Amino acid sequence: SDQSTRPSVLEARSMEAVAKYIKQNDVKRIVLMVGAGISTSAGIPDFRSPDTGLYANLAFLDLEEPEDVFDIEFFRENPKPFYALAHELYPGKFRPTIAHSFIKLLYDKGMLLKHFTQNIDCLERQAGVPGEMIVEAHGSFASQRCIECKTPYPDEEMHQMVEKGEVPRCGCGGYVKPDIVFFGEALPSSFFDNRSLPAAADLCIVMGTSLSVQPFASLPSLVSEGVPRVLINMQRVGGIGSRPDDVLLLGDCDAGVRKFAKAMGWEQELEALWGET
Ligand code: CNA
Repeated sequence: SDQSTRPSVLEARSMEAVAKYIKQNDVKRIVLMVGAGISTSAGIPDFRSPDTGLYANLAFLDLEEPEDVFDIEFFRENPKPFYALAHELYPGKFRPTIAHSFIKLLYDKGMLLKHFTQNIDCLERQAGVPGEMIVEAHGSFASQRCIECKTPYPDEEMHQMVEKGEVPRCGCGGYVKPDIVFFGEALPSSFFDNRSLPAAADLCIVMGTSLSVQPFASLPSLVSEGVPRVLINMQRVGGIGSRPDDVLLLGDCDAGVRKFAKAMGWEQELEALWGET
């Protein structure tokens, strides 16, 4: 299999070899690409995990297609299912996972070039990663506006409406939507502005994503050949493993980052950092 291809820059396809590579090459331009799987242990369901994922549990929203809840045309007709879900997922109810603290640790060590996230839960920020280090490729709940006239809507009122499970409306009558990217909408300019960074990375870490939503899913392919890519995920995704310097840590994200930290000698530091959040 391709797993037997001889690595070019690593001694072996192992976390220990990655740790050695990091130390010997003074790695400090790490690019991360993450998704909902880094937040599931915080209690936020992902989309696509069988049984536990949102798509398997959307019956209560009474939808024909689970994707409709994030579809802009559907929202314009009926925003209620989205707000029922927003009521469940609204930021402020969840604590960052140790995988989020791992990202903060990389930042503290001056090793983080950029963190690309598909998540809308703001848990990276909550773990202490500065906003300018994060590309929220699918937006977030941090701001909101009218879908018709685009007028911003106040945070405090938004908070109250979501708590009550009501749909906020603009003065013009249009529905208000958080600035999260729905199917059928463009990604924020920050995604395109930072798209050249994966090619400048000296290490890539992909965590907790099925890599099934484009254009985000193509980011790992932009990493240069000869730069190791580490996948920390329940299963193999996005063809990672096909390059000679790809390393797979299959299993849950929290165990994966602990394994990473252990190989670097950062175990206690990571646990302490997480303990403080
Ligand atoms: P997804 O398609 O649901 O995939 C999640 C991936 O993570 C799958 O491959 C799972 O096997 C894997 N996974 C789940 N739990 C773990 C775990 N504990 N350890 C390791 N791997 C795990 O989600 P994606 O993020 O790939 O899909 C992109 C969508 C999902 C984005 O548009 C997000 O906005 C959206 N989403 C975000 C959140 C959030 O912000 N927390 C929650 C649900 C969905």
